[in-house]
Amino acid sequence: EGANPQEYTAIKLEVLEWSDAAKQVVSENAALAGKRVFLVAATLRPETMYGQTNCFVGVSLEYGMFAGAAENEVYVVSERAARNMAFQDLSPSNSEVKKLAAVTGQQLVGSRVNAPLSSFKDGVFVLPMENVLATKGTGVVTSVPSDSPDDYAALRDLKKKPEYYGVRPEWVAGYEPVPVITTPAYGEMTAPVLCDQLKINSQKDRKQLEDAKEAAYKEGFYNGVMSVGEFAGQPVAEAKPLVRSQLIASGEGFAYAE
Ligand code: A2H
Repeated sequence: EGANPQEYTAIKLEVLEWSDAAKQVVSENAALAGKRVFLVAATLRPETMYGQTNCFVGVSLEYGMFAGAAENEVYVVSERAARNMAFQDLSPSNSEVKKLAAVTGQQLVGSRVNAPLSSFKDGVFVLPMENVLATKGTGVVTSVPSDSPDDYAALRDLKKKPEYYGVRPEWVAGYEPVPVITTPAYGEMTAPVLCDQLKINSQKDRKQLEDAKEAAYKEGFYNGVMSVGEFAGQPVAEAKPLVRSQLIASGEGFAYAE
C-alpha cells in the first residue's frame, strides 16, 4: 500500500473439486448452486503461470465467495480485495460487493483447482502457506516453485512434513517445479538454486527469502528467457505483457490494481 500502485494480474483458478469442509459450506448455500467458482490469485509474474504446481492460502485468513464480474461466476478472495475489485468494475455492478458465503483458508485446503497454462492438466491442490498476508493482493497466491523462492520453500516444507501441515501426501506428491524460464545465473530452476545457495531451510527463513526473491526477480526479468509456451525463446521482459494479455483475452485472468 502506498504511493506506487501495483499492477497485478488476477488469475482465475476454477474449483474442480471442493475439499470436504468447503463442500459443506457450498452445499448449505443456495446462492452458489450452479455457479462457477474461482479462487482468484494476484500475481506480478504472469509469464510464470506455465509452472504452477499448487495454490496457497493462509489457513487462519477469512475469505468470502463474492459475485464475480460475469453472471454465474463467483470469486473467492479476501473481503478487502472484493471491495477493491468492486471499485475497479470487477463486480456485478459498480462498487457493489455481493458476498454469497464466508469460508476460511483452512476450509479451502485440499480443494482441487484448474491452474490456467499449467502443465498439470487435472488441476492442482489448494495448500497452506504461513506467509500469506491478508493485506496484499487477494489473499490467494498461485504457486510457481521454479521461480518463486517463497513458493519453493513452502512447498518443500509440505512435502517434508505433510501430516504436520495437515496436508495429504497425494496433494503434493508429483508436483515438482517445472522449468519455465532459463537465466544465465541460475539455469532453469531459479528458485531452487537460490534457496540452496542462500541455505534456506524453510518458509520461516524470512530474511534469506527476501534476498532470494530480489535476486530471482532481477535475474528473471532482465536476463531470463522463456523455455516453454507460445513465447519460448523470447526474453521474459517481452513475454510478460504478452502472456498477461493472453490470459486476460481468454477470460482466465483480469487486471487488478491496488
Ligand atoms: B508472485 P508484492 Cl514466480 N501474501 O506470483 C504473500 N504473497 C503474496 C500475496 C499475499 N497476500 N499475494 C500475492 N503474493 C505474491 C508468482 C511469483 C511471485 C513469482 C516470483 C515472485 C513473486 C507466483 N507466486 O512475487 O509485495 C505473489 O507471488 C515476489 C514478490 O505485491 C505476487 O507475485 O510485490 C507477489 O507476492 C506480490 O508481491
